[in-house]
Amino acid sequence: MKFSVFHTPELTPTQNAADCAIAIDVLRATSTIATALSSGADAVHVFSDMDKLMHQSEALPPEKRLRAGERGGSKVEGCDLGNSPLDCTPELMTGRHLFISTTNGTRALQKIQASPTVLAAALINRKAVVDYLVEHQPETVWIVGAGWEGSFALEDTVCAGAIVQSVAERLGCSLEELIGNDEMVGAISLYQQWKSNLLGLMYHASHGKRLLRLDCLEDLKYCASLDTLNVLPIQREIGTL
Ligand code: 3SL
Repeated sequence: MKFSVFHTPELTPTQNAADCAIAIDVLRATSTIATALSSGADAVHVFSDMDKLMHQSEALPPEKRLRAGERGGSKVEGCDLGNSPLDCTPELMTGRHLFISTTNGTRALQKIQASPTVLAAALINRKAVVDYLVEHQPETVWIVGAGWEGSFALEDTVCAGAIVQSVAERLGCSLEELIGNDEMVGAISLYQQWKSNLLGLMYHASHGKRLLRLDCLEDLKYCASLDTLNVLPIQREIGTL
């Protein structure tokens, strides 16, 4: 396996998709998607366009669907939910389809949707993603950070490092064997530096600060915890996990 990290969807190559592509938006889209599926959602449908989301979700009756929309960290008017994973309770999610559109995370997923295998990873479901990688050992793996409007995000990068560090430990191989680009080296170093204080890293991250201004400390704490959910969001058809 060779892992390459791309910090934003914009920096991700459009040609030669990897055997496996992983989208990461720790704050908060992939944390929310993992939580929704772990709480019993039947499926998560991902959209970058809010109008399309509204239109396509009409196909299901209101008791079978939930609409989640986030722009600039806040809930989009007319949606049932914003993008807080803490809202994805079993009471709300069980047996329903979640239709979601967020500023950056859903764009990252859409950027890689042509790969044969598409996963959504966050710190909370890191182990489930690593289990999949260790079992299937795809030759090339791209890890795509959602970033924020085209810029690097610390929390997505640290999660990429956490995944690859764990793969190396599980396979008993050197990190060198797994590294596909310089960004991957940076991601591993970042994880090694912050692994015992992931919440502390969130306080340094610009999007962590933005969410704190929006009063989302509990979300930050939840998203900073490692290996708490055993769920693997995997694309079943384009745009649906
Ligand atoms: O950018 C995104 O996709 C979101 O995850 C941002 S937020 O955490 O909901 O503000």
